[in-house]
Amino acid sequence: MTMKPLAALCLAFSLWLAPHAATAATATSASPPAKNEAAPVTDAEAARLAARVKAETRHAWRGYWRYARGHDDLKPLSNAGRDWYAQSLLMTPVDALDTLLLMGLDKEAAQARELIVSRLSFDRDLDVQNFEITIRLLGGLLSGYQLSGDARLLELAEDLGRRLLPVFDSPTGLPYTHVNLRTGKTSGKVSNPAETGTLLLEFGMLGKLTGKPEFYDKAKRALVETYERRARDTGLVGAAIDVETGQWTDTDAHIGGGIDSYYEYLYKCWRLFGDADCKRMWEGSIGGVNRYLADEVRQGELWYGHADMRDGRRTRTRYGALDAFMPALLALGGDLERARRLQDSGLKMWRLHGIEPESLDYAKMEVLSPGYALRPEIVESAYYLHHYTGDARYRAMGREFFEDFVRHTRTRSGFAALSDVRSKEKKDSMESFVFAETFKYFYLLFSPKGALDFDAVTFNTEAHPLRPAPGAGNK
Ligand code: DMJ
Repeated sequence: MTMKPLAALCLAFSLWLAPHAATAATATSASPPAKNEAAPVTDAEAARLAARVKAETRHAWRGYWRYARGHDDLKPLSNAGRDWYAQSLLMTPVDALDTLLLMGLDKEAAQARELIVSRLSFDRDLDVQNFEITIRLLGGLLSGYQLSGDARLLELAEDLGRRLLPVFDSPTGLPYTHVNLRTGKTSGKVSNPAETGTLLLEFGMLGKLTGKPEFYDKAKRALVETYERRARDTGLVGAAIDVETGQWTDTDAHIGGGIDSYYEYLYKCWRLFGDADCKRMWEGSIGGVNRYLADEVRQGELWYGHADMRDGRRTRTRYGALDAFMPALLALGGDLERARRLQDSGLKMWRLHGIEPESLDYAKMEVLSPGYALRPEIVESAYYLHHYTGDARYRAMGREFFEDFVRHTRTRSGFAALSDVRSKEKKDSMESFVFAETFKYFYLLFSPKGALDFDAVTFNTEAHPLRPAPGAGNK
């Protein structure tokens, strides 16, 4: 393995944690307070909220450790472990590690790291979903490595990356959805842009850190091949694509699950790697998204709905918890006006039942999918907007999200998804992204800027912060 000298990595931690003048928020014209806007969060209250987030993260970790140690997830109602496949791949410890490190939960971080390095093996006869394994495990191992300097995490990441590589061996270069970790046998030829286009941050970073460009090049080709199949008239991509023929099998265009992070990575691979092709693809896409998917209802409420990718014809007025990442991406891309307006709509979605549903019809304000999977996206957007605008209302929003989150989902051992936001009935599920994302974004929203240097990192779609590999150079 070609590795950069450890010293050159600087163990990243001290660099990331240094307060950074360049990140000082730029105040822009604040939007008018909503009628029932809560009192602003003072710095002292923000510090107390950050401490509470840390305490709740510790609570969830202790539940996992006591009842589900060694399994992928905790079942927070029955207090038992759950695995995605026949054997555990330690989803929760890997997803949680960087959050525990960032929060200074040293004992818990040491527990997670020890479990990973002593127990995690990818030499398993398991057909795994490339996308989920990449964003959670590959992303988590890489950020864990960059934060801790523990070379064993990079070794695990390289072993995993190598076992995932066969997914790209399709006639088009678009990845199959599944691969057997031991045999390399691939399956799943109908995929979607999120699964074909949300790989470059992780594989690219692995390529930079190991000095093996094959990782970067294959994931980049998958992203480019997805982009090249956008509709010429609208620039939009659809909901399902056959990776062997390259033909769309579903032309429904939107920014929700199955497409969402494709757009995110077009921008972020430019941000992280300085890859000019990514910038070009982002610029060739965001205009169509704003033109055909953005929608206005009532008095100028901004939402993003569904349209047919071929002609941009509106098909559905549907928005949900996953779509709520979009204000963060708009803010990152410099469009604070749309970002603010869309986040205000997200707040309306949240307030409809005191916690957001998986999806709703925003024209009728009716719930379409009533569950709440403890998703982070709306918190992520509050964090980005607070970072870029310095507007205190985003911390007030975050406080409201956090209080509701704890009130409705906390259990004796952790936090439980809701099967219905109207009744608040709980479900025996606590996905690992609660650690990787939901708690991390709450914590960063309430923490002083020095907690993490936003400008020095790019979050993968699972909120694993990645920073440019020293000396790797840009494409
Ligand atoms: C996460 O696994 C990632 O954020 C992904 O991009 C979408 N969904 C979940 C969290 O909601």
